[in-house]
Amino acid sequence: MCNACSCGTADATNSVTTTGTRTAAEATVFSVTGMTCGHCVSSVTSEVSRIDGVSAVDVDLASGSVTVTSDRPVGRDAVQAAVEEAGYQLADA
Ligand SMILES: [Cu+2]
Repeated sequence: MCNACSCGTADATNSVTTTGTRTAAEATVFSVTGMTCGHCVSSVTSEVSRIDGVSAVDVDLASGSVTVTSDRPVGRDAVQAAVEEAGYQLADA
């Protein structure tokens, strides 16, 4: 019997919680160049909205910032492809 050390003893602090916040939406802000009017905004909005998992897209024309709200992480590549599909460019982060 080994009573002098912790071998075989479950470490209670080592448990990992995997349940929980899956439904939390995350918002990521991207910067898009080339938008000049409301039509540009709606083009970008509709293309980016098509990305899987995206629940909301909010474009600020004045600053060129595009806030993408999604229920899972959305890759920059996917957003870039959508923005380019609409005819604009993602600014370098
Ligand atoms: Cu426009």
